[in-house]
Amino acid sequence: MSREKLKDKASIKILEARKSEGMETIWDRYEAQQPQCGFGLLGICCRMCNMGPCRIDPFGTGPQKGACGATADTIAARDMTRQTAAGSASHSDHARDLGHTLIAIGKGTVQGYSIRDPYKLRIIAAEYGIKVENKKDNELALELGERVLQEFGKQDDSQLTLSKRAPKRQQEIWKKLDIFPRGIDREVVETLARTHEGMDQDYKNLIQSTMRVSLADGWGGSMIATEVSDILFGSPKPIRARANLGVLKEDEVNIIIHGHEPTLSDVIVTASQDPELIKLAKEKGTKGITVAGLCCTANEILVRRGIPVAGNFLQQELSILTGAVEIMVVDIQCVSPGIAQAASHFHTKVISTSAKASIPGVEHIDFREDNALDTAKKIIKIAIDNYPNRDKTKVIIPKEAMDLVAGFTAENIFYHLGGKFRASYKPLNENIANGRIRGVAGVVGCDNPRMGSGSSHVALVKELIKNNVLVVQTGCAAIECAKEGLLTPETAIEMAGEGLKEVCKAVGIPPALHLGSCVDNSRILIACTEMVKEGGIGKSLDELPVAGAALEWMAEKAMAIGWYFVASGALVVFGTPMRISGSQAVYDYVTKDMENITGGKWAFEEDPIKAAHLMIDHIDRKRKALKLAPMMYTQSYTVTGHLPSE
Ligand code: SF4
Ligand code: MSK
Repeated sequence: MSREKLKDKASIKILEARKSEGMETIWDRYEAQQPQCGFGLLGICCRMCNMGPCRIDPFGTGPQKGACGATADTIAARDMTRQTAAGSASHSDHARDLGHTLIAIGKGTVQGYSIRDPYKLRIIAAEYGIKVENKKDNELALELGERVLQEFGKQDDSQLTLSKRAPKRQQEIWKKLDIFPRGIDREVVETLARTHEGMDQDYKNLIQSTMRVSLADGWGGSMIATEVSDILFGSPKPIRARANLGVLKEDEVNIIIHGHEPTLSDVIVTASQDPELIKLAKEKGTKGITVAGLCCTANEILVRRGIPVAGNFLQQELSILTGAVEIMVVDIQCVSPGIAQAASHFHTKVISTSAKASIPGVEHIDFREDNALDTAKKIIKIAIDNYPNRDKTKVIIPKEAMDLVAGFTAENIFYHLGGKFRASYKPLNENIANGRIRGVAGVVGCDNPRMGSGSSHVALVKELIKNNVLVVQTGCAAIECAKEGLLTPETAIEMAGEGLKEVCKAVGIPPALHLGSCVDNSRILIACTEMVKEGGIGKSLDELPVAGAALEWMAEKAMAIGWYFVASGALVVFGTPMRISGSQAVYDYVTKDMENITGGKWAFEEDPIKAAHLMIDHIDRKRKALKLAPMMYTQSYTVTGHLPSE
């Protein structure tokens, strides 16, 4: 459990040093919570009304119903549904804000933003039915922004990205099951209404809502966030960078940007390159300014601008505990309250910027698009002015920082797999069909002290690639694998099985491809859809030899992601179950019966090697059903040891 499984050397170094100085971290607080409430873990505690809280006795000797009569099945399913709605709302509200930025660009009321991918602007605008000929970028931005925002309020129609992009068979299944989502806001509101006391009590009906609201996110909100981010900040291209706490510099002003929205981080990166500010930083005796990202903010600016990654979710406090960070600027999601306490030990200033995410004890600077660049410069100036307060005797910057390649997308995988002259998914599908590549696995999600503190992702990906499974990644899982060298073609290719190695060497890609942030899981949906369109390895998403995992899931957003993949026909493995184990009926329904409903299902497995083989077995069953060729190389390549960080 927790601390002992942490493998990242940089994190261990900081933790050990600061523990001896009495500084607390998330691992200490997690340990202090043990043993955690068994009713909560099993999902059989209900707080939905003021007759409760009620709990169901899991041993069958105590109460089997809440005061209102709710059973374990209702309580577990209702809570899971509500959590999934919260996760879907988080991604989708992020998308809404990006839509507003697009409109503001159209109206010319922004500072520091422009359309960086006018080509994609036209492609997406045309998809939304907007006439693009002879229109300027700002005109199209305004029209598309308004059109995108309409998706949120649709009452009966489905979202455009879903109805235009999802494979026909999936759409038929969703219609038959009555889970075809309408507008994002409608689905979130209706799901919350259904989970109110005295509303939906049938667990199957509740799970129907869970799937509907998650589909509204995956094929709607998250997909909109990805597309609009590409338009605004540029579509990613493969790019080299570095990851881990060693990207911080002893002799520079260190600024960390943390959260999820590229709107803030992108303009801070731009402002940090201002010659006046660099000059000012040098006048303070530094060599310049380093900006590094954390969590999905890191992924957003990594895949587009090659900005170094300081770390993932569990490294937010640790980055401050280096004593070398002048400011940490945060926006929304996955920002732990613990950072304020970590900062209190050092000169580090934490600055919140979103009205939706206020943190007690930290300075707030309201960040708005109309004065974004000025605000970003002001924030950087605060960091520069704070540098003289750094106590150099307290600084510990671990040397670990690993090279990586990131910036793959559903569109540019075409190019890399097919080469310049036959840019298509054909080479991928052919290599799956002929048995060089077994299939494709998504390894995504958070890092969690309950699990391996990130290490599960690394073990899982190593096992998958050595068994010739091509891996696609997003979120903090991608960052963890980057820190261990799995996103570097030069090192990771040697860890892949023979067939996958041949393909990766020929194409020049790592066997694990970094596709971006959490909302960019929508890129995986699109890539799978392209595989279906290309043909030969399944006529619908549920037939493809693919699987997904978020072993160290933590956020409710991960539940939304997992559910939209299950509803789209995929196997999804979480390391620890959602809070449903107290209801055998709900557990069996999502892990067994679901396969006959959507073609997808859930599995829960903490051991990353066993999880890898659950995924491999699932992929093999799909291969068998499709009558694909036997695997070309049956012997797995054996990976020895842990890849050393530099
Ligand atoms: Fe208890 Fe029912 Fe109220 Fe839940 S909704 S707290 S089970 S009375
Ligand atoms: S940041 S949701 S801890 S992946 Fe997207 Fe990481 Fe999970 Fe947050």
